[in-house]
Amino acid sequence: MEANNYCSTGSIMTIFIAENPLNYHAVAVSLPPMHPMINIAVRAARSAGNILLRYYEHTNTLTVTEKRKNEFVSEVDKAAEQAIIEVLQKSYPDHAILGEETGSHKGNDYQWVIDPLDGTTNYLHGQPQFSISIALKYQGQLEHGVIYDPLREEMFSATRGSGAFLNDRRIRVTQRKGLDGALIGTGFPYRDHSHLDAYMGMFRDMITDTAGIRRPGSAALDFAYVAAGRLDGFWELGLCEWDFAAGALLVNEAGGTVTDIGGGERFLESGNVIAGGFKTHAAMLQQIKPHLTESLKF
Ligand code: 2AM
Ligand code: CA
Repeated sequence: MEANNYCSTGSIMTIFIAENPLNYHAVAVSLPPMHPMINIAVRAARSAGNILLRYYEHTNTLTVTEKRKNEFVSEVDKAAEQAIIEVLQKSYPDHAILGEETGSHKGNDYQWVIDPLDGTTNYLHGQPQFSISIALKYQGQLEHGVIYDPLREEMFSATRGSGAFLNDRRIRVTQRKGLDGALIGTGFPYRDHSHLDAYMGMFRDMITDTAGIRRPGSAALDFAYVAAGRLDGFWELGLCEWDFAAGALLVNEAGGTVTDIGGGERFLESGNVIAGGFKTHAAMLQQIKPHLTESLKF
């Protein structure tokens, strides 16, 4: 499968190479002390959240530009990313950063992966479904992740090996046994329509065999909702690393499974992803399999 070429940052094109970013055996511990790096990520997410809330009632006054077809950015996205970077760099000046809006900042083996406003389209239309996503990788492996919904004051967080949390409460994926009765999240292709026919086939089969499909519009929050058991599963094609790096860790730490659309491990690279509880994920994989084209197979 080709690597996802659509994820350009605000500045430069970036290709992601990540071999199995979730390769570990999770040991669940309830309410471990917060790792200092998570505390900093939480602080950064709150700082960005304040900016998003400040402008949320006045989005009609924002200058919106189209980065590429159907991909919008405003000065709020940029200000929020700047606020996050300022907080992170104050504590960790040597860490590398990959931000949706400012691109790649070189550094040591730690890399922060930032989406300052996931769900920009919702935000600009005044729809209350958007979030901030911040992940930290060490040598390519996901270590920490936070996803913050500032409107609901919901802070989702996870540290590798320490479980997933919503505010200070432990969260878990659902134990559903398959697609029967399942509520599944997805994202529609909005920019690259080359896989539209394959996607529509998946969508049709998913509608037929589940209790319902949701398309809320912030992939980061969709992953957080899978982790919290609000969705049984999720799939989307063509995501960018910053949309779901934190979300993938959250789902894993909540006891779930995240793979590429073909079942492989290089989902951060392809951007084509399935996430869910173990059995729901397995059922989704089977449901999607007949619709995989050569270019979707890894
Ligand atoms: P963004 O707001 O950070 O760009 C959902 O399909 C994902 O795709 C979201 O996480 C969203 O992230 C991204 N996206 C970008 N442009 C979109 C659009 N026009 N419609 C829907 N999602 C979009
Ligand atoms: Ca995003």
